[in-house]
Parts: sequence; C-alpha cells; structure tokens
Amino acid sequence: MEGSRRRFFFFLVIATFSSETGGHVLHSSNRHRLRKQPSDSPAAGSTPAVFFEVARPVGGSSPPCSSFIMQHAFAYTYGLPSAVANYTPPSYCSTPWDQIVLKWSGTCKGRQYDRIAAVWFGGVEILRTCTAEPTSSGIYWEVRKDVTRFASVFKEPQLVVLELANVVDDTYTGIFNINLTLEIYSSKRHLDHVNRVSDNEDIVVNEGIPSHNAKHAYNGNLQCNFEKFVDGPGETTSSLVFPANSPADLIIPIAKADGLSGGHWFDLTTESDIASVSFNPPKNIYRAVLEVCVSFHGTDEFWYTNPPTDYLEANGLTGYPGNGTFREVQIFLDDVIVGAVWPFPVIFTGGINPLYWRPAAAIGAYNLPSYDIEITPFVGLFVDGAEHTISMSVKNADGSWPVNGNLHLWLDPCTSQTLGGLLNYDAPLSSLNTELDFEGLDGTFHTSAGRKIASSGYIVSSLGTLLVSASYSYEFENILVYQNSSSVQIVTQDTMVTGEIIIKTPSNVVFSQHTTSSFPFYLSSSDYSGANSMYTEECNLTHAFNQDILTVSSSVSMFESLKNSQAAEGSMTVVGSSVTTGIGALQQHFDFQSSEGCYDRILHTKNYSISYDVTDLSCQVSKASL
Ligand SMILES: *[C@@H]1O[C@H](CO)[C@@H](O)[C@H](O)[C@H]1NC(C)=O
Ligand SMILES: *[C@@H]1O[C@H](CO)[C@@H](O)[C@H](O)[C@H]1NC(C)=O
Ligand SMILES: *[C@@H]1O[C@H](CO)[C@@H](O)[C@H](O)[C@H]1NC(C)=O
Ligand SMILES: *[C@@H]1O[C@H](CO)[C@@H](O)[C@H](O)[C@H]1NC(C)=O
Ligand SMILES: CC(=O)N[C@H]1CO[C@H](CO)[C@@H](O)[C@@H]1O
Repeated sequence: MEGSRRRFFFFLVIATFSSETGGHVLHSSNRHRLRKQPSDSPAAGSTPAVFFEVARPVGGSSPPCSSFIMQHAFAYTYGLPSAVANYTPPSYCSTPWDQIVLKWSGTCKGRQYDRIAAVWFGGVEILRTCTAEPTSSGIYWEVRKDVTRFASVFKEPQLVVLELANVVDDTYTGIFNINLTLEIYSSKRHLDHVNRVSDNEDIVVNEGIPSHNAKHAYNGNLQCNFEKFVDGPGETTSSLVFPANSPADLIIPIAKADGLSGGHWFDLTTESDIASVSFNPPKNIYRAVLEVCVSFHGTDEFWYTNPPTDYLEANGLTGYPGNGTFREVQIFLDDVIVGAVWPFPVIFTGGINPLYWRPAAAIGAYNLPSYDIEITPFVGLFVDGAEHTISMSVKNADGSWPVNGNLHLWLDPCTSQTLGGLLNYDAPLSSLNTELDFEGLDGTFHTSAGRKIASSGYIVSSLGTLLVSASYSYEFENILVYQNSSSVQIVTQDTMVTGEIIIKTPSNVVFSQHTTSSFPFYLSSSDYSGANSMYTEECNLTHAFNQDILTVSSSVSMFESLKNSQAAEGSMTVVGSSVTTGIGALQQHFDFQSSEGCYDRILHTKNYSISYDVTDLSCQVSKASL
C-alpha cells in the first residue's frame, strides 16, 4: 500500500521525484510517498476486498442494455500513449436512452500508488478518477457515474481514451485491470443482442433526450422540432419550457489535441501556464455551459496545506511545496475572465493517512467533481461566425494541474443563426490577503479571498428574446498553524461558492437555478520523532462536500441538497518511506435529500473493516449516529 504524505520541516524528509522522468504523461506525484509493509495488509489469499466511494446509486431498477467499451491492463504505462478504443453507438439498445451510466471496474493486487486517470470520448472528458491502492491479496472497486449529460457524444462513433500512467517495478507491483462499460437505461426493454438492428441503420435520435443536433436540423429531411420547447400550440412565451436540464446538443472539447488521441488534459505547472483552445462554434447557440475538469498533483496535491513562499524563504527552505493555500482555476473567453473554479480539495487514496481510505475512499476520489460555469450571457459573442478561444490557468499553481473543459452547447433547431449581446459584465478584481505571523518554523498564516463574476446578456432565438444573467460569488478562508517547530500542523479552511442563473422573457422568468456549495476542511497532525528516520504521526481530519441546488422553471421545480461529510482519525508509524504500523478510522455521513427522493447513509470503518453501515431511503437515519 502506498501513501502520499507531506512532511515539512520537522525531519526535513522530502522524497525526490522517482525515476519516472522524461515522459509527457502526467501521473500522480511520487513525493512524500509511504508504503506499508505487506505484513500489515489483510492476510494474503483471502478474496479480493471490495473498495468503494460512498455515493448515491445511479441507474434504473431494471437491467440496463450494456455496451462494452474497453478492457485494459495498465502495467508500466508511464510515458506511453494512452489506452484507446473505438466506440460505436450500441444500436441494439432500444431508445429512448433515459439514463446513461459509465461503469468503471478495476482489480489490482500487490503494491501500488494511487494514480490519476481520466476517460475521454472524442476529447470530451466524462470521468476523472483516482485508482484505489491495492493490497497483497487484491482488491476490486467500481465507479458508476451518471453520464447522461454527455448523451450527444454517445450518439456518434468516438475514439475513447483512457489515460492511466502507472509504473510497475520490483517494488510497485500492482497492475490495474480496468473495464469500461456504458449502461443504457430505457423505459422500454432493450432488444436482445442477437436481434440487433443492422449496423448501417441510422443512429436514432433518442426521444427521451431532446436532441436538436444541428447536423440533422438543417439537412432538410428532419423537420424543425421547436414545438418540443413549448407546452403546446398557442402557448404564449410565458409558458416557454426552457430545456435547461436536458443534455446539450453538442459538446466541444476544450482539450489538448494530441495526435490521434482525440484530446486530453493540459498539464499546468505554474500560474503562467495556459491551456488554450480555439474553435469555430456553430452560429445557432442559445445556451452555453463550460464544464471544467481539474485535479492537482505533485507539490500541489495538498495545496490547501502549503505555506507561503515568504515563510520558506525566511527559513532558507528550498524544494518545498509553497505558494500558500489559495488556488483558483481561471477561465477566459477571448481573454476576458468569464469564470473561476475554487476547487474542492479531493484527497486521493494514498493521501494524509492512507489507512483512512480502506475500504471507503475520500469524498470525490473515485469520481472527482467537475465545475459548471454558465456562459450563456456571452452567447452573442460566440455566434458571430468567427473563431473564439477559451483558455484556463491556475493562480498560484506550483505542481501539476491537469485541466480541460467540456463546452456544452444547446443549438436552436429552427434557425441557423441566433443573435445576442452582452448587457452587463462585472468581474471586479478578486481580493486575496495573507497575514503572516511566524518566527522560525512556527507561526500562523491566515489567507482569505473573495471574488465575484456577474454577467447578463440577451439572446434572440426561435424561443424569442431571452434575457440571461449569471452571477457567481466566491469566498475562501484558510488558517494554517505550525507549532512545536512545525511538528504540529493545523489547517482550517472553508470555501463557499454561490451561483445564480436567471433566464427570462421580457415578462417572465422561465428558468432559474440557485446553487450554494461549501467545502469545509480541517486537518490536525502531530509528528513524533523516533530514532533515525522513524516517526509517528497522528492525524485528525474532517471535511465535507455540501451543495444545494434549487431549480425552478415553468415546467419543473426541484431541489437537491447534499451534505457529504467525513471525519477520520488515526496514526501511523513510518520508517524511511514505509508505514510499519498504524490504524485509520473513518466516519461518513452521506445525506442526500431532493424533491425526487433521498439517500441517507452512515458508514463507520476502522482498520480495513466496516463496523457500521446503515442506509435509509426513507431518510429517517438518526442524525445523532455520527
Ligand atoms: C473485465 O471483463 C472481463 C470480461 O467480461 C472479465 O473477465 C473481468 O473480470 C473484468 N474485469 C474487471 C476488473 O471488471
Ligand atoms: C514537540 O516536539 C518535541 C520534540 O522536539 C516532542 O518530544 C514532543 O512530543 C512534541 N509535542 C507535540 C505535541 O507534538
Ligand atoms: C485527534 O483527536 C483526538 C480526540 O478525538 C485527540 O485526543 C488527539 O489529540 C487529536 N490529535 C491530533 C493530532 O489533533
Ligand atoms: C487490524 O486488523 C488486523 C487484521 O485483522 C489485526 O491483526 C490488527 O491487530 C488490527 N489492528 C488494530 C490496531 O486493531
Ligand atoms: C505567487 C507565488 O508565490 N508564486 C511562486 C509559486 O512557486 C513558484 C515555484 O516555487 C515560484 O517561482 C513562484 O514565484
């Protein structure tokens, strides 16, 4: 078992990067890695342990129609081209495709680090995931993600890319065996495989997922299906159904073109690195959302615990993670900032104390959150027929930030040209302050930041004239304390982001969505030195992913509220770079409530075992249990 830990100054134990140099493929950092002796793993020979991330179940109750995508064994893949497969839409799966789920399943046995991986369909990223760390007796884990929002991508043949840079040698023996499958849920029963329709039959437009693919809309054979947008004949615009919760008609990858691979992430390592993609958007867009996919590695794997550069300099420390605790992914449209991501601090399966994350991974580790930015107010700029550029950079980056985006576009089926204009745009300079108070290796660093980005615009489409406003506000606070010559480190952080999207006709609001996210984080660790390079570390961690979404339109009114929190504690004794003994305990409360149902689960684990696991779909789990 491998761990990625960071230790600073008490022992000045800083691992160097491993011998894995020279390749262009990014992988999870090898800094501060610990490995646990196999003797501490569950007994060899037992059946593979099942590892998992607590998540809301996805998929319908009836069995899906499955479309196998690929199977690949990732042995020494570092620096090699990604695994690829050809995807052909499964014409044997009956329509409508009500829900599409990507199933990732993996096995691994031996000793291995946590590796970052992602799956792209035609350059559109549909999953970013961290691998589970294996045991000597082997593990199995599965990730199931609702990918219905990418429906337009799955209707066309695509090149599928799975990037997972792994290193196998005498010490790191774990080979990741990964299968990818698409599960398609339909209200109708799917046809049996043997009854599949002939391959040259057109891929049908799925009725369950409104599709207004421009390619189809203007070939003269398909009639304009504008009527899908309104409740019925004779309706006034006040009952306009804005299809904002339907999958986009077209998704343009904002990804690094790379030969035949169909596009993958850009690896940004400093704040001056820029990921930039130019493209010619279609001219009949009426809605645009940029989804940003990001993770962080190397010296920024634990960016939220990094001390300020001034502190490092004052103490004459070089080669340490730095740049303080604040990071921001900035998104530009033609050089104007249109959005920001203040990321949720995902902890990978070897992070902090690896013993916490067996069998349940940290929040988001197997299915990293992506971040949506409504850029519809800028649609007027997009539809002028000219080339446009979306770029991304990471403020204060000091490590490895693989980023890319998916530009979700909704196209007007009844016209080849929409119009629009920006009415208001306000993105005042963000505030970022760090108060430093330190003497030698001890001190307190208080960082706070705030930002607002607001825009409004109008769009003239077959839906009429719509006014669209999108406003985002961001707040961040981090207090980092070092005591006892920095052998005691305490991080208290919170990130709060609100987003409000309002779409209206001149007289009525047809759609509104209010999103509130907060990511509280607390970590306290104490290191106790022993002889030679041995030390014991005690750590307590609490963190949460909280998000409320309220969506109101003329046809639907729904809310979703997720409070997903974990509290972990444990200790480990480390010799050299190996965990020789230790224990990790985790308590998690996944509390999802929505207008369509709920999922409430409380899980307690300790030393690889589940001691308490109660799921309540009626949502009566006692809140006192955690
Ligand atoms: C992948 O699929 C093959 C063929 O169905 C199966 O034998 C294997 O066990 C699967 N592996 C994983 C990791 O799911
Ligand atoms: C503080 O550091 C000393 C060694 O310098 C160690 O003996 C002691 O246990 C540490 N205390 C805490 C609370 O970490
Ligand atoms: C962790 O929490 C326990 C109480 O639950 C406390 O006794 C211990 O000192 C804490 N350790 C650290 C490193 O904060
Ligand atoms: C953890 O579990 C292993 C295997 O069941 C056991 O041998 C060990 O004593 C346990 N450790 C602790 C600290 O409970
Ligand atoms: C803003 C800031 O402190 N940037 C620093 C981030 O780290 C790199 C490398 O350590 C420095 O070169 C930058 O100055």
